[in-house]
Amino acid sequence: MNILILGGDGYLGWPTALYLSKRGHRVGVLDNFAKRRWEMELNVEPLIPILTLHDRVKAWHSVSGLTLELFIADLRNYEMVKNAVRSFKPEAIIHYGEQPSAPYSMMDHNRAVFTQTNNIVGTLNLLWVLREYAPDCHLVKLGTMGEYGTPNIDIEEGFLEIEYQGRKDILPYPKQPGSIYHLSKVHDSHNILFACRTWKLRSTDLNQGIVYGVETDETALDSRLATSFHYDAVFGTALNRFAVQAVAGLPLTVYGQGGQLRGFLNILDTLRCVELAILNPPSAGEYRVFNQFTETFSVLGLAELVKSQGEKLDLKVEIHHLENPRVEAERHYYNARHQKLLNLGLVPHRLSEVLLKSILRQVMEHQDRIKKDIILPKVRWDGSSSSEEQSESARSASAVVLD
Ligand code: USQ
Repeated sequence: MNILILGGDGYLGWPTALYLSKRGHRVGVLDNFAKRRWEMELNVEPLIPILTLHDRVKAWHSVSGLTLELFIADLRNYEMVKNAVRSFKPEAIIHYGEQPSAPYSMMDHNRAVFTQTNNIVGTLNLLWVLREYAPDCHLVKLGTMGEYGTPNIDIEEGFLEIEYQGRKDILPYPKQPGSIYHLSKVHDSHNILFACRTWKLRSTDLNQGIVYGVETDETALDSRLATSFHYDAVFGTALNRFAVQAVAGLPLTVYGQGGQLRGFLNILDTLRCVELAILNPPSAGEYRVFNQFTETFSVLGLAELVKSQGEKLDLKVEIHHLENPRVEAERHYYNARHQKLLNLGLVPHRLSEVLLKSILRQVMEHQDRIKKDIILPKVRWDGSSSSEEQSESARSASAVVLD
């Protein structure tokens, strides 16, 4: 199948490209290297050094003999998206090409507007290009479990059957996202649903939980194929950050009480889920939602798991409860369905002791690169921050204005 991966330079996009290329698909990777620019803005970098995308494509060819087609394009530029789709002729597009960080989107006005413009306009351009030039192409869009928020009822997979004043309907599940970034995904979902209903496009919205893991079977084949693993307070996510903190001898940063419950999945399962979605496409006009996670943990529960496994590797691990920089429920009901991918054949990699130890060991191999000063959170959801943080933020915000 011809598969175009948007955001092919990223943490998930790159391993997905290798995985699908190895399975015989013709794969294109498209990126505008925005993530590398945001890293420079904030002076953060991935744990493992990564080559340029051009060099990684060459390295993949030398390791596997397989070719990835490279497109440098910004999704906000309609002509660029159009040209990429018309020349590559994708049968499926996997869309990871968005600003993925909640803290980045909450940092200041510029980044809030940038996040929504970048994500929503990029996806809208893509939908329009599909409508004009590739209406049969299956759009596999990375959404997020965070679109739902933490309602006090069970979370369904995208839709909810409602009975109201004697009448029934199946309607999109209500959304109560917790950041400007998560909101951008909600807006995308609405646009995609509209495009499927009105233009008979076909799409799978993968409402993904928090991904963890350092490597995949393919990225582990050669150090030049590593993927970009973040642990800083803006781009790093909970478990990945805890693993790095444990290895660096820093206290694990649990925000608030740590009773926040979230769905998690291994990076290996992300690849399999995307593959399952592609191999089982929706029909024309169908918009479907899969909740893409395999296990639910509380943030504190995860920190305790990392502590106990870290201690088995002779690491000294402490857990600190930081004042929560976010506005979010710290104790709440959470029961989200995640059956549809299991029905298609997903066999989850659960967070076993063995798996957690291997993640810690992989981080240990690169521990000399850990920058300890990028770990503590500085972005607060309520807008309060020290004057030093504010001026630093204002300085770097100009990079976004000029973009
Ligand atoms: N948290 C801590 N300590 C930390 C980091 C996070 O306690 O050091 C807490 C947060 O307060 C939050 C939870 O852990 O309650 C998750 O935070 P996160 O930074 O791991 O993940 P989040 O901001 O929700 O976003 C990440 C990805 C995003 C994806 C989302 C899936 O960055 O792209 O959409 O996970 S989900 O969370 O299911 O919406």
